[in-house]
Amino acid sequence: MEQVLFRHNRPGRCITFDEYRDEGGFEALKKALTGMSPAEVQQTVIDSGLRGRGGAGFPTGKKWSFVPRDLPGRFLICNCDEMEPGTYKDRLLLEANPYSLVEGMILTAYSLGVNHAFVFIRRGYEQGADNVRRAIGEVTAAGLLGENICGSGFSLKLEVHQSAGRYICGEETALMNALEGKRANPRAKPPFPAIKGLWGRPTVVNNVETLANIPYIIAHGPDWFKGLAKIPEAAGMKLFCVSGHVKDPACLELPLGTTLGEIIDSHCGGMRDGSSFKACLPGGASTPFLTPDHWNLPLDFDSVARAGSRLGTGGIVVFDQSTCMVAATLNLVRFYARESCGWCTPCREGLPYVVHLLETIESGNGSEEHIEILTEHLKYLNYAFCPLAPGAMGPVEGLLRHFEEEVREHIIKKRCPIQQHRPGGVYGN
Ligand code: L3W
Repeated sequence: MEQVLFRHNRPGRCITFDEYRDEGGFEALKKALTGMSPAEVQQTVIDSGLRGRGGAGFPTGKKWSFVPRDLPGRFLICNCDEMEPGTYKDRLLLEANPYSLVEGMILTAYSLGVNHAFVFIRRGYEQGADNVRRAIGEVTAAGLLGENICGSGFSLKLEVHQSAGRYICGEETALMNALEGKRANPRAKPPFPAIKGLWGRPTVVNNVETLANIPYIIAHGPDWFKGLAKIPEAAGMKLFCVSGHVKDPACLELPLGTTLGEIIDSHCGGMRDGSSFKACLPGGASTPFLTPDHWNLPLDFDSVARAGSRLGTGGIVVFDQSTCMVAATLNLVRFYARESCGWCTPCREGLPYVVHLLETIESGNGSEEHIEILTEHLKYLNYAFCPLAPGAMGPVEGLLRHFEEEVREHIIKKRCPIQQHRPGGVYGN
């Protein structure tokens, strides 16, 4: 199968600058800076149908088009604060090849007229940060980054910033506050960062995987990119990180529109021995569960949305029949309650209360009223200031939609009905 972002991968090590260049690296950069206008680069990305790979799936070229060209001092930020549970694609990408990201950022900055860009990297991604720093040095030494790149008159300064390390730093406005040295609270939107972002200037924030795709789109064209997907309404490949109860958990580069069943059976060796598929999170911990009814669902942004969930980051966490879905949901909401920045009341007070409700039900001490209050909180947590709390309620929404009977069984039997479930061991082992 054709690989795009993983095409340069070497077993157990990072590709070198020379290897990347010899395999066609930086050809797109030279092509654009010597023969395409910034507007042509943007139009190519719009035509490609590329959508953001960091969780929201917003059309990338459209986001770029919101940036006012008459305001100077624009910024570009790569969001590599990858902390969504079940998501580890950006880490693997940077550990294998930092050059596609660097080339993609130069192309994006050229298109946006940005002269200063940042890679915001999660604390703990030391290898990835080292790789990007080394790549920046090598690409600069080769005259492809810095002043007057390829004689085009375009200049770019690219810097790495390592996050202090909180989940909320991945929210784009909290990220910008962190980069400015402030407490990482989200800001109100609108104004969107494209209009008023870092230090009040127009700013584009894109995910690592999104930016790393840009060189290939410029090199091969929008029709090639669209044709990579399995279904006509999607475009491109996607990095799916599969974890949980499959035989061979892995991060795979597959066409958008590959079905859930195909990913598990053909690419992950199927379910582990003695296991049957019960549910999965399709795109990180903030996305509602999919169930066996979705086995043949093509995984692309629109199909997953039509099925009542979100493709999110493509971090697929698989659960088998030994999983108590109440306990699994509790585990996820505990994470978000801990990571709440505390700025707004619905999130700060609401998430610990949702944890309390789930703990009560899971321990066999719940009543019908607890289910009612839990359902009401799906509505209340939408009043939060940023997407963290509504995202945290994604699995709760899936729990109540698909597993209400299992929730109710906890109440009727006054204990967890899943025999294999061990207290404290959400994943059954
Ligand atoms: C200008 C408009 N710009 C939208 C821009 C906006 C942003 C992008 C998407 O959250 C989700 C979150 C996680 N003018 C615009 C506009 N934009 N309208 O488009 O915006 P939005 O608000 O839909 O999403 P977001 O705030 O970027 C991302 C979910 O993804 N997620 C993954 C999270 C992963 C991490 C991580 O690993 N660090 O955080 C998974 O599902 O819950 O809902 O750029 O400015 N009119």
